[in-house]
Amino acid sequence: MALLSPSRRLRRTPFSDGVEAAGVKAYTIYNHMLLPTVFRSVQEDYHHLKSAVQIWDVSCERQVELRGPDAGRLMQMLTPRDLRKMQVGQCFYVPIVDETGGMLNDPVAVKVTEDRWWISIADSDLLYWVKAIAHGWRLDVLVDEPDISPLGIQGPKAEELMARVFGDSIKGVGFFRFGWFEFQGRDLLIARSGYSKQGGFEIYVEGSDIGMPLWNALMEAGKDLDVHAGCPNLIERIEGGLLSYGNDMTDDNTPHECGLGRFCDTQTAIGCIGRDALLRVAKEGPIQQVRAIAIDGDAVPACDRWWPILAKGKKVGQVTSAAWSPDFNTNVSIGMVRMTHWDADTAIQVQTPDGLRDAAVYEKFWI
Ligand code: THG
Repeated sequence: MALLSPSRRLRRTPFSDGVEAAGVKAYTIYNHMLLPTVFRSVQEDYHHLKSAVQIWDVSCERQVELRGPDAGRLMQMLTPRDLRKMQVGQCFYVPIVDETGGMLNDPVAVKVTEDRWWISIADSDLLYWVKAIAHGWRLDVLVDEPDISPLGIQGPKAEELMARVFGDSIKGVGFFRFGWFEFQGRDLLIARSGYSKQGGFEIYVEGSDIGMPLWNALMEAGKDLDVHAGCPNLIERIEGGLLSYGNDMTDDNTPHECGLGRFCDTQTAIGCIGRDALLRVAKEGPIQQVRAIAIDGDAVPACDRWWPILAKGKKVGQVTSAAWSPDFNTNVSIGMVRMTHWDADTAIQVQTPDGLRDAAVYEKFWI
């Protein structure tokens, strides 16, 4: 593919100078913002992520901020996950659905205070949907995109690096919980979360001006830990079954089709806009669902369109993400598979750009 032309619509981030100095080799665009995809190579980045610690510029995980007395009510209108027991200090992975039960986004919701929430969004313009609901229902809440840029610290040595910069108390932060930690006189919200299965943290960097000082401090403190700039890794996230909105699901899919039924409490999520539609589909059950699929043969090419899944020549689904996995010595992939073929060990075929491949549905993801 040819190069992307830089322009102000393709927003830079507070860490872009550091990303460039670290030798970024490729970007994608996510929420109209630069998101690095390769530093050394996807495979080298993968091995390093699993053995050391990486600093990820995930500024593109923009925040939709809800502020005001109706913030909690508005948040519950957006998702079928029951938020009544959610405490300040917690993060929840929440499907966001429209009035038909279709997925609009799959963000992390952060309950900052009782009347202040951050919705850390995947790649869709959720801000407009949220603003329209707040306005249409005359809710007492402000909705906007603040100057907050998440920085991911991911990998087995992430905790050691974070303790060096923020102190040992960072070790007390539980999974999908957050605390406040000081850096250069500013309080930063830091959660134990992130888009990998290797463990780590996300620093919600408020104020672009401290972006590079923080980036540099982490790089300096982690020299002997082999710290390196990194980014969400295609191979590792498929092994881990982490879904990518726009790739693995769209607004044509319900959360149940996406395998996100465990994050839905549709019966008790009173106020959720898609609730009636989801109660209907949940009763019937989905007729297609996300699955882990292993594709035989050599490394597959980049998956930049859906690849048909065939059984006896008939289409029974599509592969939505795929990559060669060095650790599992097979092509790992994510696909949407019809009910008739979604059981573990079902033999299927995948129409890849370089030919038909044998493949098999797996019982679960690899990591
Ligand atoms: N972190 C933050 N914002 C984000 C992402 C993130 N916004 C965009 C994108 N990633 C949203 N999508 C996801 C997908 C998966 C997870 C988080 C965000 C995730 N899932 C875990 C899992 O499925 O194993 C844990 C879910 C849970 O147990 O609650 O972490 O990464 N800030």
